[in-house]
Amino acid sequence: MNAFKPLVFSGVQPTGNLHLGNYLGAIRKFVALQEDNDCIYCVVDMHAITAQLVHSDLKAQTRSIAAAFIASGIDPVKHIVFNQSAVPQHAELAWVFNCVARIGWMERMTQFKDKSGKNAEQVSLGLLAYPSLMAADILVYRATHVPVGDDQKQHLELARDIAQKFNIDFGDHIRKAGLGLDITVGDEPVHAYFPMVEPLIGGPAPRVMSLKDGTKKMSKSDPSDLSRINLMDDVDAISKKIKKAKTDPDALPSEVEGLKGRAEAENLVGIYAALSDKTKADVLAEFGGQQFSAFKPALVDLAVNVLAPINNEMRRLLDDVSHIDAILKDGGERAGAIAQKTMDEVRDIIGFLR
Ligand code: AQP
Repeated sequence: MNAFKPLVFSGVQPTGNLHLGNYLGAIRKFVALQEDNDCIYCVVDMHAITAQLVHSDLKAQTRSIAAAFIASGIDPVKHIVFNQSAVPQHAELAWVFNCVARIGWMERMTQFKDKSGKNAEQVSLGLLAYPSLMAADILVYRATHVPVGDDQKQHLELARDIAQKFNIDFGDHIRKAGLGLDITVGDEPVHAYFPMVEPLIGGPAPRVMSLKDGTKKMSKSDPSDLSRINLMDDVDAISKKIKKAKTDPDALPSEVEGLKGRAEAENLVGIYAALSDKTKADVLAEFGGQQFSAFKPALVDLAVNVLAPINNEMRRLLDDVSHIDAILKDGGERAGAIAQKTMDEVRDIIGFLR
């Protein structure tokens, strides 16, 4: 049970070109959710310096993500769009969460293991603490629902663990301050200041895979540009990348079970399904028995139809950066007001003088 007022929060890092995985796994869900919910969408620029400290143009990347949000259909007037570093309360709450979370929790994160590789002693402390800042991003608004791609599931479980530990450790203080709500977590009644966030993961492409290797996630930081379709790719680039995408020699199966063990085929069918708002079964009912030489051109047409309007609108928006900056500034002020109220209450709960 979650008695907190529903509020959607999510973020995207300005670490490179946005790709189809970011769009299908996250941004498209952001757009759908704004119909029935209050939403806060953030360009998480402080996360961008965890893996790589110096960026040649972080400001341009930040504006580009904001432009992608708006070009995809997010309404920055009804909802809130801003960049994380404009609201310092994220960092303030992250410090508290660094003291709530345990180092072992962070070291177990698969994204940390993947990104640090054999070099765990040498990566930044920020990379290890990334999930703590992510928990603060969400919980500084006491948001209840977080649309993300499948790769972020483990970080959201950690955000729940942090919220749970804070609620239990400070239970008496939360009550004494006259704050919090009675909720049940599992079967346990808890007096909670922070909600148990619910991840919103799903659809036919919760994890879009690389076009060059169906076992690897499509990623901004993959050195091969052919591995991903970028939101800013033109028609020629989209067509070339899909035509060069790795496949196998067999025809498409007629049933979803036939995709088992065929990672690249499954990925392309999932992308087609997500882009056309169909299920994989629908797509195979249409293309089962056909070769990739017939399927790929249909996928090119579909991808171009969906992405070209976003691409055009992003270019138009990026021609006037002062407009994007004004949207981010306004969003930052509105987000900051909510975050400050939470931090005032957190200070009271912990016992910091203010
Ligand atoms: N391949 C993907 N399939 C589905 N969803 C994805 N997301 C990322 N890749 C895929 C979702 O996009 C949102 C924003 O991601 P992010 O940029 O904040 O961080 P990330 O998950 O680390 O994305 P990348 O592209 O892999 O970036 P780099 O290479 O910089 O690490 C999230 O909701 C994410 O789940």
